[in-house]
Amino acid sequence: MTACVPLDGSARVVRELTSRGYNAEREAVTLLAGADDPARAIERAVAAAPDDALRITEAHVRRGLSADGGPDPDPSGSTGDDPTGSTEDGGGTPVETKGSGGAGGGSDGESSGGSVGPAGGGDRSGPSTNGETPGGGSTTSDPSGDGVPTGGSGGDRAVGDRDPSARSVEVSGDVTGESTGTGEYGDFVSLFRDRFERLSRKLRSRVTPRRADAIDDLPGGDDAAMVGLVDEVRSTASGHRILDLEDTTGTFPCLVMKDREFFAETETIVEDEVVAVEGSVSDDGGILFVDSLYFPEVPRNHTPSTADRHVQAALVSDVHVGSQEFMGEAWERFADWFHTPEAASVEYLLIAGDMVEGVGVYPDQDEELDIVDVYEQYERFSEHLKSVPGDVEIVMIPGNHDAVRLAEPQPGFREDLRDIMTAHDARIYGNPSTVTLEGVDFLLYHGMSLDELMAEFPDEEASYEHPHRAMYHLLKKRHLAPKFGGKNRLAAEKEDYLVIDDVPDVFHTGHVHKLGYGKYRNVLTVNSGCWQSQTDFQAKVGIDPDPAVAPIVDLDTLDLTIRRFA
Ligand code: D5M
Ligand code: FE
Ligand code: ZN
Repeated sequence: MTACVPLDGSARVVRELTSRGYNAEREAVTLLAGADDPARAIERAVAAAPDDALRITEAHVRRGLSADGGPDPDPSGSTGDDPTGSTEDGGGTPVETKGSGGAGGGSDGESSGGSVGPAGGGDRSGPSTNGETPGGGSTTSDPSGDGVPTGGSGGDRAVGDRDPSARSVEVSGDVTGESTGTGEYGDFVSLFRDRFERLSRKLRSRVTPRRADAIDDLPGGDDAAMVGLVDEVRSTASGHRILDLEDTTGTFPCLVMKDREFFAETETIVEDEVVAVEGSVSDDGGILFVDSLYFPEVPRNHTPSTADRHVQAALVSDVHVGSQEFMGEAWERFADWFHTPEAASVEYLLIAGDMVEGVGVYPDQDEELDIVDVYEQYERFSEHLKSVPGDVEIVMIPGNHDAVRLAEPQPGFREDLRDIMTAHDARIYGNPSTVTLEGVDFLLYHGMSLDELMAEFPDEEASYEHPHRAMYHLLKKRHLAPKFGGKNRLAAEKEDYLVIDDVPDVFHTGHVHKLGYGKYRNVLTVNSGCWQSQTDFQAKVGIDPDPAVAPIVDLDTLDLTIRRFA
């Protein structure tokens, strides 16, 4: 799919402005590309912008054009190679290009065709059986096989119709500026108490639990229910499984017999998640035989919210600027695509972490660095952001390669890094954060906990080939990084920012560099690939990344289109 996106006049205008350090509003670009003499129009617009402007606006262009006919602006700013050459872009043809009509019609040719009805599942119990029905339409480029409606709504808007006034962006659950953790033992106690409180509340509507100490006092044979944090999961010699459940009064062992139909669900239980059980206490009172097992879960009848207008968001992650494997040209094709009619409705760009490659993140990483200074990496990243039209709303959170603390929740970038990235005035939040775009809740999480689920769970439940299935488990557990210790580093905050309090409409992660999507009980779940080709480490461990793809979500329908820029 090389060079599939036409580099039209708009793209050349953007290039020229970018090379001069400007970002530009889409309206401005449209006007400039459609000018009789785009090169001259650019000179005028730049001259009309204030000296400290970072962005060329429509007003600058209009002012510049209306000033035309006057003396030439200072030509010294010109690069001399006139990338806006009017012979190539049709000169004064007004740019009033309609959308391509979507799937198949698009020059990328890779979006799956046609809308295909609601995704399967939605009413079954667990991630393994949920949402896996292949879509009824074209699934030729559906790597997940999970039947997410692939919309391909190419948009019915004209270039220049991005409408900032119709937008709304709100954030919640962001630790940035709220971090109180000191790393002391007491903080971990409050962290886990908060996790238990909030998750057990979700389970208490389903069972009427007793406290561990009360169950301990029961005579044998009584029925009982308990809500607890999983202290340990162990297998018995005869192949049954024991969950030691802990609440604020103590710990009680709960046994799931291997012939139970829900036994398989115990294979994906991890330490420190919160579950509920119902059953009967053994005759000697020492153990609870489990008859039913409950997870905090997404309600079966969850109905996602949608936006009131046709508008789209591009979901990406793992840009890894500074790595020798960063695919800069593919990123620029992606950025250029925003200027095409196909992308006229794409008003939001969400980036779920790993903006840069960072320094010293993994052993021997320096051998694959293209830029060795982390600040320079952010400077280069900022340059690449500038290629995205200025009127696209960008939201980003950090990942494990970024220059913020590694322990989750990760706060948004510090001032010094924000200062480097001002060109596009992106919104910078913590990892995780819930970002509400026109009423649609996007849960953004980089995805560090996914590696562990993939390592520990059976392949059909979580694997690099199906990263979204691991995400289903996080939704089911209503926690983004349930297991404490191991590979997950959690910061000792007074509250647990990784609890999924409210069910999101869209759950977006990255980190594992694989594209995957599906619906879990109507929650659109997307892991968004990367912009870095395979690294030596990934080759060694057999991770075959999905670089240069951008899943595009329709906010009015939650349909998904996959665009490829490799
Ligand atoms: O990691 C991208 C993916 O590759 C993610 O699944 C972790 C894994 N990865 C990459 N490099 C390493 C090393 N050196 N050790 C362990 N796991 C690794 P990302 O962190 O986004 O680069
Ligand atoms: Fe990454
Ligand atoms: Zn990562």
